[in-house]
Amino acid sequence: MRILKTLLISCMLQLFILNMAAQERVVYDLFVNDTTVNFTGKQKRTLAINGQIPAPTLQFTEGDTAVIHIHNLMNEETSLHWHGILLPNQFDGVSHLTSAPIMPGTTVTYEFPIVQNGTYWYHSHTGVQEQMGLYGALIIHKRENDQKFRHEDHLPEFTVLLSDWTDMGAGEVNRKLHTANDWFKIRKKSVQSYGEAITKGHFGTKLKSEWKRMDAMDVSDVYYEKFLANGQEQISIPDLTPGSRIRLRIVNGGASSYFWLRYSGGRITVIANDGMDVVPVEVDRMIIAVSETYDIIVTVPEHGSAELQATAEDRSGSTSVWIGNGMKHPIEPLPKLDYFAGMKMMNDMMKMNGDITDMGMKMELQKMDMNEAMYPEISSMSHSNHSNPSGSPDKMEKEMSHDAHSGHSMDMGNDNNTSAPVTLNYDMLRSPYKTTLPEGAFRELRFELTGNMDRYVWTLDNKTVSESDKILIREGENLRIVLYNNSMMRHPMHLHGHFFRVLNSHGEYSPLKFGVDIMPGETDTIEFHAGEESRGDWFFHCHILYHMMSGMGRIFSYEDSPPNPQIPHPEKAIRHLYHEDRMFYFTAENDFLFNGNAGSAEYFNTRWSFQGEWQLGYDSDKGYEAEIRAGRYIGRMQWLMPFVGAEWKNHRGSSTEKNIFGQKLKKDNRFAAVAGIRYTLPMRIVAEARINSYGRVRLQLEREDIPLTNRLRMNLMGNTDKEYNIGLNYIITSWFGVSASYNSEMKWGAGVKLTY
Ligand SMILES: [Cu+2]
Repeated sequence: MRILKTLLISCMLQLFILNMAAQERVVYDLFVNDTTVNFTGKQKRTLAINGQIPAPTLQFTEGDTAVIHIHNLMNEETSLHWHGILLPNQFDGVSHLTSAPIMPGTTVTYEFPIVQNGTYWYHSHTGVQEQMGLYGALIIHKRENDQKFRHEDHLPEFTVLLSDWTDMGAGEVNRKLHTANDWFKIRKKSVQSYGEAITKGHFGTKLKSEWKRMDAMDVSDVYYEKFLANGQEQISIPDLTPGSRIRLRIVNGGASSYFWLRYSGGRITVIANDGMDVVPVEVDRMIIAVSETYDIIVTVPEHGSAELQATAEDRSGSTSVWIGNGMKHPIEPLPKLDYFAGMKMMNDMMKMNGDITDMGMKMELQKMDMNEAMYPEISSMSHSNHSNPSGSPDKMEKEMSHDAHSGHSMDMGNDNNTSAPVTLNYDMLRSPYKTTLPEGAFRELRFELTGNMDRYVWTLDNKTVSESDKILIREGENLRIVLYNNSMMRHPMHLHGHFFRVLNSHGEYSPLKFGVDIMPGETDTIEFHAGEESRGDWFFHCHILYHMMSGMGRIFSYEDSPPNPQIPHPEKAIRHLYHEDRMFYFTAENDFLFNGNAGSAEYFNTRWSFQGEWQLGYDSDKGYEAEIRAGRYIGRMQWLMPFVGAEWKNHRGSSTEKNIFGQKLKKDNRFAAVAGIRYTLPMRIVAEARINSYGRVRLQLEREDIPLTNRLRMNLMGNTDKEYNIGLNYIITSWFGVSASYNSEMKWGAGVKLTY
């Protein structure tokens, strides 16, 4: 038995397992520890399982019993979640919800029967550990005597786990996303400044976008230094027979990256999605959402090696799998996104109140990729009947009917090279067998996917996990969930412990999935059966790690579930989960100028904000002032913030100043309490009205961070106390820049700016 164990742990003998070890107890030992890696030329501390990123691929055969010993060698708690695996609730591995956290220095054993087959993965469900390297593939083979065994299941196969790597610590990435700092956009060259807009003839587009209070068009939030396939930038699959077919099990283990998959050696045949077989369908390219898995078949080239390229959706990088031996036949790289075309389209979709409109079309199932307007390789085909969607409704309708057409002709085997590439969408996925739910009462729930880019708050129905109650479900009922994405980002929504049907045109043969990616403006419907075997609490959340951390999810809770031995004090435990979206973040900036010091700091969470601001002239007649305020952001878009606070002013010899209402202002060493409201107006101008304890009213308009160029920002401020400020700053690194300003109190200044 010990020998068998050793053999099993090495992943080399998968064929042996396939033939001999069905219905075995398959044992793995996983050691979670911190380590150092070097993906970019810099040594970085991170986390790994058995010393490797990704973690070892776990291989099982349906019918086996999985026995997994997890040894936590770190000095922080951890967890492992088996993504897409049907198992008893207590082994689902969501710390403090379904499973006890795995404490430092301890070993836990998860033992559960393997009741399914397909391509899955596993990852930490604690904080941002997933981004740091705690993820691996989990493959379950069919039994040879399975009625659903297909000839594709005999093909040689290879697992490809895609992921994203950032040299910046994942915790810092999370903080930075919340600080309205556009450092990631600078790195990705996606700032979409006024300067760039003017040179590209899009000044009006930029103005309209800012009028609608949008920052910049983007398809992803985080800047990644590297994208990885099985932990490397480039891998090759050796020893393949030229001309033969190979099955690739593709897992997107990226924390927040979607990948385009394209192959230089011919078309891609999709045979399974999210672990479930689908009727084979041929495509030229496909996007794989965060957390999804696809099984595809490609042909090994007769000569040389062909490139399967996984390109990040924002096209900031890619990783490649080389198939075959010898001379490389690379695929043409995808051109940079045309962000202003996307901005123009989003201008039309965005209403003044921040709602996304579908412009009267039924947008669903990724059938019309709204981002297509940004793809130069598609718009360059506008000479054919495939027009470039410019964002106007009639053009988009044309676009949609074209897509429907190409989806249809694809089934016929369209090899017309001049037409747009056939792109996979969820309507092309058909289950080989009926997926209708068992008899039972249907209950419909609706969720709006909501969010706020500027403050990086992501929610369902404008409520975070901690702000909402658990959703009770009854054993035996069927749930139908309608999801409408009313935000500017796409969201891959993942349900633990269940497969759901994604309703599409295949009706009874709609595909089964464990995650559904929903694009801005789309509405998709999923349904699942609440079975007895699934009793317990299950997390339903956006699988973009930083969206989940900000609270984009819900907990489905079976009524009358038996107590979970892993969670002896559920009420107490759940507070740990709630803590994630209640977390406070700190940010600050400070100008060290030759005439004084000016800066601000904010300590904030989803709804609350504590702010401080100071302006201290070195020369005493230039004055000192400082204030603190506490406020609460109101509404889905968080444009409104009432606040209270206190201010201190000390401007010597300024006792004769008056505001524009003619009221005398006392500024000589005076303390005052203040109360007011701030509201973000079109053009992203923050209007503020306040009253102080001397009864003085002040109205102010302020616009910060106007992007003049990629790195040059302008700030403007003026108020009814006849104070004003105009400032420029040039961003050099994420924390360092230079600035210059003219201020009614401090006059001319220049110096350096530090940002945290
Ligand atoms: Cu999301």
